[in-house]
Amino acid sequence: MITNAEIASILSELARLTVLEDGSPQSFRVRAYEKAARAVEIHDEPLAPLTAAQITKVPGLGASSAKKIRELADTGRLAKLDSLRETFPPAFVEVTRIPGVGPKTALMLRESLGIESVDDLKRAVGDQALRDLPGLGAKTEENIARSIERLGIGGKDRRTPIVDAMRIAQDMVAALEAMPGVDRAVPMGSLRRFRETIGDVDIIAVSEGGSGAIMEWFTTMSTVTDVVGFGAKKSSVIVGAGIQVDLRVMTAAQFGSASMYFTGSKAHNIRLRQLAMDRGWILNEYGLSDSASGDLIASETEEDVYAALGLPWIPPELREDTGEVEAAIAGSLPDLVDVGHLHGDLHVHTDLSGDGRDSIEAMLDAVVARGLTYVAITDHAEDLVINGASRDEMLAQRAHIDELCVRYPDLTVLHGAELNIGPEGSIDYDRDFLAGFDFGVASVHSQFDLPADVQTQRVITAMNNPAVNVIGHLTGRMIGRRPGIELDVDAVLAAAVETGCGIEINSHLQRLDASADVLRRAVGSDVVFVISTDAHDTRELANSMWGVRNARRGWVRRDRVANTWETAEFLAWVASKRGR
Ligand code: DGT
Ligand code: CA
Ligand code: CA
Ligand code: ZN
Repeated sequence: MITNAEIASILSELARLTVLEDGSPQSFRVRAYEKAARAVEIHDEPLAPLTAAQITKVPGLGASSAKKIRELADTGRLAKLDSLRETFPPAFVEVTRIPGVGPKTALMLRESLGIESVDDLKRAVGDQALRDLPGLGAKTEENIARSIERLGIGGKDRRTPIVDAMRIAQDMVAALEAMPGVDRAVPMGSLRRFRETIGDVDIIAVSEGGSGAIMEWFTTMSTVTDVVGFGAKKSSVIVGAGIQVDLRVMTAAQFGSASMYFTGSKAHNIRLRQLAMDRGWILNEYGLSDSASGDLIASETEEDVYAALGLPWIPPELREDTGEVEAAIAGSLPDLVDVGHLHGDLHVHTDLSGDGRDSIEAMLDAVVARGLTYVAITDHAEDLVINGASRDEMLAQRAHIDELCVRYPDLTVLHGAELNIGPEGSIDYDRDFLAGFDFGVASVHSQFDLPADVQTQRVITAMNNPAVNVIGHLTGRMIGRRPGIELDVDAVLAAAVETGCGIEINSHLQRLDASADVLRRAVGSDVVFVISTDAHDTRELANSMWGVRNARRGWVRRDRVANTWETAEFLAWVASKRGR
């Protein structure tokens, strides 16, 4: 039976490909498919057993969605999607990910120059074939060339942004775990290590009852466009967006050594294998064993295998052979942060922001439900076109929060704003008005293409402003889609220490900004970080788990994260910056 997650993912793919068919991400059909996907995703009861008439009663689903869902449930396929997949294969869809190349431009390039992939486009740019096309010109051609370069997309080693890979893996894990005979399913490889781009998705399913039925189901899911390998131990498929998924089925007795092996990284595995060899042992996916006798030493849990090698368990986010093995041997692995350590969220939007979707009451209820004890409400400030709030709206919100506070006795609510950093580092409003806020996040939302020295100065100027407690999403990048501003990272980190300004670890999977690389550069310094969700609705408050994992990947120590501090200590930190 097709799961809701699978249906939602099919409808999302339908929306993405319809953008190309309609030449616009805003067409009526695109919006309808997106809305339907979301409605299916949040619906708790399985839709597959329902009749079309029953499906139309589900909030957000109409007759046309119901028909598609029935077709999917009955046949396992969607004819409309199959034909779109044929017209717009993944290599072509990837062209539209390049900033400056929207669906219309991509279709025009296909029509006029036969461009079917990023590689084709690269070649055309090299031949200066774009500059004479209507509406493009030499400047656009240069920008496209630069984007391809900086995003590192195209070619054989094409990688998928983690946000897309994570969604596919989560849907698949949920569906696998719903299968009879599957005890659990866990993502492995670069996804478990939380790399920001993913080559292919690796999943292990644990089962004692053999793999036949599992592999059969896996290779015939409706999201599958190609089966590239079928076997009892391992099968590989290509799903909609052109991503490969490898599934391995194991027994529980082998799970520890198998998950270590398939989590990698390869470099980390090689180091561990060497440690095993030094002791006269062999380490592989089946276990740690004695090379002479063949006796099994450990295999059931990762902890067992690491312990047998004389090591503490090493968190997957660190397994890149960039010092974690040495640190484990020396007993100096960093004390990393967990979601349970977080006491507050410091970047939260309400429907006062043009792009916010839930009321302040709904957001505060959800914050309390997550067990947090402080929160900063940070709607967009006035300089942000369309989405920003005026002074009067901000004052009204502040009065509203003062009224609401009695309803939330165990929650400290800070009235903040997400300020916009102008090209010279100035921010919204004026000094007096800014002093009325309890908290300020300042972010770059415009002018992404200024030279690195200008951007660096821009951010440092904002850090020096007493109204700014934290710099939001440091570079403004969207992984795989927009490169973000160029910065002298070491200068910015030094200024953060100097000014007492915090740096946000933005939890949106498409952002993860500051990046793990930047975070790692701050190890050993006194930079203070905050892990914030930048939630635009209540569901996005759960994204803090991604911010946490990015912090772990960046070796950020728990005590460096201000929102792991108790309320009093946290408030003192906020006040000292605003008093400067
Ligand atoms: P990716 O897919 O490029 O984002 O990166 P990974 O790390 O997921 O790489 P993948 O999918 O090729 O392999 C998954 C894991 O399997 C990898 O992290 C470590 C393990 N592995 C694969 N091939 C080898 C190998 O030749 N030697 C060792 N020691 N481990 C391997
Ligand atoms: Ca992989
Ligand atoms: Ca793989
Ligand atoms: Zn925001």
